Amino acid sequence: MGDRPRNSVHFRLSNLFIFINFTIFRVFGKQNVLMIVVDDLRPSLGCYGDPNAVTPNIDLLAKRGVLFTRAFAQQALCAPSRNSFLTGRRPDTLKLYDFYSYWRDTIGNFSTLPQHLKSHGYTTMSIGKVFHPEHHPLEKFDVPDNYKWSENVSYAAYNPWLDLRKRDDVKKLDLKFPFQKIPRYYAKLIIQSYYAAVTYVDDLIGLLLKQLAVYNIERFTTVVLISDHGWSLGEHGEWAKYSNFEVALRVPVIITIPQVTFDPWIESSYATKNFTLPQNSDCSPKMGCIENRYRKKGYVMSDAMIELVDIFPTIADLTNLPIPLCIDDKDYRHKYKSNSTSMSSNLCSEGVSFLPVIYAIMYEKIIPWKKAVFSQYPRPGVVPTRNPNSDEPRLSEITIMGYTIRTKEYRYTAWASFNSSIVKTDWSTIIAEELYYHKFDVEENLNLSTIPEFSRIKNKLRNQLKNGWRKALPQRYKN
Ligand SMILES: *[C@@H]1O[C@H](CO)[C@@H](O)[C@H](O)[C@H]1NC(C)=O
Ligand SMILES: *[C@@H]1O[C@H](CO)[C@@H](O)[C@H](O)[C@H]1NC(C)=O
Ligand SMILES: *[C@@H]1O[C@H](CO)[C@@H](O)[C@H](O)[C@H]1NC(C)=O
Ligand SMILES: *[C@@H]1O[C@H](CO)[C@@H](O)[C@H](O)[C@H]1NC(C)=O
Ligand SMILES: *[C@@H]1O[C@H](CO)[C@@H](O)[C@H](O)[C@H]1NC(C)=O
Ligand SMILES: [Ca+2]
Repeated sequence: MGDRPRNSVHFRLSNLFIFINFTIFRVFGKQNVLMIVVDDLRPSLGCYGDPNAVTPNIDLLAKRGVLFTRAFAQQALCAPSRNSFLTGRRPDTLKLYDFYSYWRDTIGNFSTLPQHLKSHGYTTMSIGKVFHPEHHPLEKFDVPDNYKWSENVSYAAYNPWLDLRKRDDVKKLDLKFPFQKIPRYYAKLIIQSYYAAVTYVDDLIGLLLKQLAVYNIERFTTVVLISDHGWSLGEHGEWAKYSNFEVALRVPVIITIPQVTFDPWIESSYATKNFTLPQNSDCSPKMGCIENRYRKKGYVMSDAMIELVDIFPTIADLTNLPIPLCIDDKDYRHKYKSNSTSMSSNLCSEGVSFLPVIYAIMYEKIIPWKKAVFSQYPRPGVVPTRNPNSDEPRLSEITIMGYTIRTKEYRYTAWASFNSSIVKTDWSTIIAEELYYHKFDVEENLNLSTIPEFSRIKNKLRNQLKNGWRKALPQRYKN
């Protein structure tokens, strides 16, 4: 597929360099874990209720597994996010917020997920610039309702999508920096291209999954599909990742486990399925439509709050090689009266296994889980700049760190002063705040941070954010 003539549109989205990074861990005996990491994929998927998506292969995978509707990246940038989930450490621990540093040299020689599982084969495939216009007529797309910057904004929240501006075609539009919207027609082309690339990746994933049937290993293979972060498609007038908004942080997480989430002896294999295109449903792509429902259209959905940092401990748990939670450095130093950090060599994680959520939901039970999840994004200054690149600042350029906490109902973000020479946040200097009430505002359009009625909840969330991820853990992980 994918070789149809492309005469109708000659816009190619090279920025959307989607690739699949798949790893088969053959752990012991007949147990395999196939991990599929799709670059830059937000949950624009049929199984997540997006009516514009054409993703029959991923949808079929989701039918055999559990789909997490509230899963978030630690930082909306490739390298920090990947390093975080592969080491099970958060960006503040790795002190890695950019593309340029390497944690093994500076912070600690941590074991990674593939190391831990002693992988036998690791293959990386890259694809991009691909179009499926036949499934995605331009008429079906429109720019999002909130294709604009909010009133009274702090510019710190925004990215000027510098990499998109580098393209020749976008350069020709001669947009004012940092804030001028891409013309609607072009914006629609970008959105169309994104969905087309997603469909292409879906095809590849279909081919990959069929191989499980060809090699007759479906019965022993757990499949984990994630993305490294989300993506803005015009929301808040933004493109790309580079922010603390929900659209940039929310990711798909789909896990299928033979004998647990599906019966491999009864359910037909990937090889024998014929796909039909999804019907338009009345479910809007906004997240609200799936909230609090764990079964919809044959999908088992969990709205437990999880983070990519949980992936390593979850796979470790699944393969009977569990890893413990990292010891709090403060406790460690107190206990051993030492300046050394506990983390530099320990095999441990700053996330937790969410396998209990999966087991529970297969018995139609919902267990209490994380109270909140945490992400962050750095900036060199309040106002977007080309130099330093405010989308991807180097560590030495960072002067502001935006921390964000997501609870079931709210997202609260604080942009605080940051000293890069000591890699430390100064919580006493908060430069800007944002508060969004997800119950009524899933698009994050209304910043409630100065509304008096919300000041109590805002203060509570600010404290929760400062107290950090340990305090938000499920009871069973607290000591
Ligand atoms: C990390 O540790 C491994 C062995 O555990 C070693 O081979 C490697 O050289 C170390 N890397 C660094 C940068 O210290
Ligand atoms: C923006 O600020 C102006 C005054 O600075 C105020 O009148 C207006 O209500 C504010 N709008 C929002 C959405 O907060
Ligand atoms: C949120 O609103 C407050 C108050 O109007 C303002 O100071 C802040 O800059 C706003 N933040 C964003 C990201 O718009
Ligand atoms: C799938 O489609 C092919 C070709 O149209 C057909 O021959 C086959 O019987 C179909 N298989 C199933 C399981 O419906
Ligand atoms: C950062 O911290 C160092 C060490 O405490 C201090 O000397 C320096 O002035 C700080 N820089 C800023 C910009 O506050
Ligand atoms: Ca990425």
